[in-house]
Amino acid sequence: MNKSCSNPDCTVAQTGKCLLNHSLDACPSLVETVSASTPPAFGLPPVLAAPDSNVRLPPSLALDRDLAERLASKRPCTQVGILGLPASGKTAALVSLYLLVAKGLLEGFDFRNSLSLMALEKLSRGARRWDTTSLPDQLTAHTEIADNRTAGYLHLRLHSTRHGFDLDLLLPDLPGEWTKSLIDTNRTDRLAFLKSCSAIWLFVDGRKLHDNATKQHALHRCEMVLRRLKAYLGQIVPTITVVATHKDYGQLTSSIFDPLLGLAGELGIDVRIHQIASFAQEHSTTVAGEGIAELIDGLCLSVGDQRWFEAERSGCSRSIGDYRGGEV
Ligand SMILES: Nc1nc2c(ncn2[C@@H]2O[C@H](COP(=O)(O)OP(=O)(O)OP(=O)(O)O)[C@@H](O)[C@H]2O)c(=O)[nH]1
Ligand SMILES: [Mg+2]
Repeated sequence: MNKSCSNPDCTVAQTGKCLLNHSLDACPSLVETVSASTPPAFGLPPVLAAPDSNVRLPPSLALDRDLAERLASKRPCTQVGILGLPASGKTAALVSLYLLVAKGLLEGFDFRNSLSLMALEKLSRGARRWDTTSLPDQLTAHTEIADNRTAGYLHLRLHSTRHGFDLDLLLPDLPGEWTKSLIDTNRTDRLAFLKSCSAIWLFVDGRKLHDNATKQHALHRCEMVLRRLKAYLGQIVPTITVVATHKDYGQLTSSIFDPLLGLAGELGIDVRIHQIASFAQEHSTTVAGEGIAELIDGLCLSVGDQRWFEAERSGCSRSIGDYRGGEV
């Protein structure tokens, strides 16, 4: 218990001396208050007891599976499966998206919230140091994750001004090795999360499609991913967007992608092509971030198709209906 005085002018709490020179035990105005770690101000008891432990802010690092599941159980979330070989531009696209959002330049979207701000900040540190006079060779580092079996999620809540609703994005920044081992050895054990994705982005370095020496190989690797996904996901393959990066090195003619679209037709899956420039090299007619807003807008089409996280466990394809009318 602490002692304080009901006389508002008394400073006994600060000085330990009674204003009217009473001994502390004999003062008629002295009251005992519930103990609190902070001393009562101006002789009055504190309104609230101090919290037991230090206040902690939410961690704001990449969300682990449990946190992502908890979020998805409260609000409809759009989880995107992000695949692509090493150095295809996956992380760069996430960085570009974050920087556009941070500057209020993502056309058609307003920032609402992020539960993984620290992780996004950390990813984009290299790009922030870019002095804009010339593009350095590397703006993002090769992705390595602590646990090589589970993905961490970046979270962004964006408001679509065109559609009038919020989009909760869960975006895993995966290392390219996961896609490489899917192609080479059909390793799928750590890709179970794809079963609860509303969309898949398959990244390919656009420069490889420009160059005749590498074009066929790059297309063949993409075709392999499509085949593997169809075999693994069966009837529940979501729309796959093939994202060709490095548009700042030149726009690709759409006929380059005909073999991929032909294969998609054979496999009975929905494949779209999209070109982006996450960054822009000097003298390019393309601006940094070109195509990113459209990539996100493409996700708005599938908002009625968010899948429950449980889908991957039960193996079923249960979908969340479109219930954007009310906040969850
Ligand atoms: N100019 C330009 N550079 C890009 C573009 N996309 C990616 N880059 C650069 O290409 C390099 C590889 O990009 P990342 O995003 O790190 O590749 P990643 O797919 O995440 O690679 P892993 O993490 O190894 O799987 C980085 O140096 C990027 O800065 C783009 O559209 N234009
Ligand atoms: Mg990466």
